[in-house]
Amino acid sequence: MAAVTKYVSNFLSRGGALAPLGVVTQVRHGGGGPILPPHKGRAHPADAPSWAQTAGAPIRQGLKNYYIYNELKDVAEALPKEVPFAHKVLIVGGGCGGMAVARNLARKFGEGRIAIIDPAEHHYYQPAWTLVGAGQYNMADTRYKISHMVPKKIKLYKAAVTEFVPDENHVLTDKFGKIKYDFLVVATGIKIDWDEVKGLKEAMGRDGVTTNYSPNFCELTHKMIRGVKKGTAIFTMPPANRIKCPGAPQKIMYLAEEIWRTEMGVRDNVNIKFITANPGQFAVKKYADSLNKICDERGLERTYKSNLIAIDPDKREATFKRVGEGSDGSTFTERYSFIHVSPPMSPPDVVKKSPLANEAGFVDVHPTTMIHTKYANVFGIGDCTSVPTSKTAAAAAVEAYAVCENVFGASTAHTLHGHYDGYASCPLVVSKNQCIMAEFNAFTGEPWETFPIDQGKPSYLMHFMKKYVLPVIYWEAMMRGIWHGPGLFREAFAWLPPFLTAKKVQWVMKDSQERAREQAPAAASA
Ligand code: FAD
Ligand code: UQ1
Repeated sequence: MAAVTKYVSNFLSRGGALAPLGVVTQVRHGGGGPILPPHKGRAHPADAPSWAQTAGAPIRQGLKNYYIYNELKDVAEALPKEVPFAHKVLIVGGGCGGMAVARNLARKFGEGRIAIIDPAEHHYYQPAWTLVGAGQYNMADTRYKISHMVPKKIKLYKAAVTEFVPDENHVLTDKFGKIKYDFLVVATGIKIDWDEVKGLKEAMGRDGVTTNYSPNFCELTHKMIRGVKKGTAIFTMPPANRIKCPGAPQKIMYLAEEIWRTEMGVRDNVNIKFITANPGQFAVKKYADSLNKICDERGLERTYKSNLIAIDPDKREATFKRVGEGSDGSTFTERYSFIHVSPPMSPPDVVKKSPLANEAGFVDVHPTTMIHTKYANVFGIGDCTSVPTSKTAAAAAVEAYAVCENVFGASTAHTLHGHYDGYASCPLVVSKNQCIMAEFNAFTGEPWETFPIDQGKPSYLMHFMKKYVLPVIYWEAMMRGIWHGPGLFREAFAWLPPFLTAKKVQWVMKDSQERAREQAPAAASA
């Protein structure tokens, strides 16, 4: 009897006898794979307005009701009995973006519908690693067990995804085999490509070579800074699109310089160099100007369009290649007594080799809806995606809003309300009690600030935010799925007493006028 039931159910689940009558019997999880490739025949993000058109639009108005997922309604209905692991929403990666999405969706969908896959023991609050490297924060306070962050209503698989099979709505894992889903959210972050810099892997952690980009070396950074007495200290940075938190490579330079100057009294003996593959100090002019001013005041040398390609720890030499527009591709070598390396990064290989990746290996998503450009039931969030933003937790917080709204909207009301607006932020700590709170629209390159002060200036209040307030926002709000960036505060502050609002408007106007003058010098002088 059981065999007959199984046969009938298999027959029906493959579209079988009722299909010609127009009766929807397909479920995606038939043993032989889906009849209908998951992305076929549906409205698709490609039909949506381009991200440039919607960038900066208020979140809730972005792509509201833009297109309708009729078929997702049908395919999302039933989960097959024969598949041991199947979930409404499967989230790959329990880091910053993945956890924020999981906790939010678990509240929306309820018990047992959401699952996270992550092989890691710990979740890290990476934004504090810069402070750890400067001795201002405890490493232990940046980590928390993933299993303790996941409430019972979310299923946690402690495993790594080894293959994405989006045409069949499943992933393969190293410990649990096949896991199926209705919706997939890819949140694997990016990993360090140690091998791209010759000799780096062997050099790490010895003879003055360190990085804040790995939890294994942040505490060592502080120890090594304290060990510097004289010589040259180098701080490197790869191309901005190969790194997360593009401010971090220089934040540690300002903090180290302060330690050498004010605490150790060795500043006069240390030559400090920031050597970056990028053409300037920061992508947003307003903050680049402030940072350049600080560098000039504090005697910090800058070399642009120069990418670290090799390290020789025995000779304490670093080799750089001239890159970018107008460069001749030549190399030069610098001796160091201390070097803070910000290594190049990219998505894990499992993402790069999957059908989800674009040419550069990032999960290819529509930059405002966060929906995959080919697979309509696949979403991406955070550092691993192709979204042209600054890879930060701040951006991921707003992206999480778009992902959660759109996953839930697609599976229930079949509408897409969620919209990532390009917001990104980078708290540029420039001393142990001062910070420039850079906030901007990464799509347009314009400042997009929250507070009623000139955020281009170093401020005590913003350092307090960075060190004491943002960690609480992260652990208590973002990791519970209820922080989607400071947009509401930005709007609330606009209602402050008119003189404050007017002051802010003045600062913003000044910035954009300066930019306009630079872009059209002839017109401005006419
Ligand atoms: P992650 O948080 O890195 O999480 C990725 C998760 O995916 C990990 O748990 C990993 O184990 C898991 N994973 C990987 N491969 C697999 C697999 N095959 N299967 C299953 N799971 C997998 N941002 C700010 O907003 N402000 C700051 O001041 C700031 N400062 C920073 C300073 C430093 C030194 C660093 C390193 C980062 C900083 N950031 C900052 C950036 C911020 O931490 C990242 O942008 C954010 O963590 C990205 O989140 P994510 O979810 O994309 O990736
Ligand atoms: C932010 O939202 C965020 O995620 C929680 C960060 O990571 C810790 C940040 O560093 C920043 C700056 C923001 C933006 C929030 C404010 C209040 C400016």
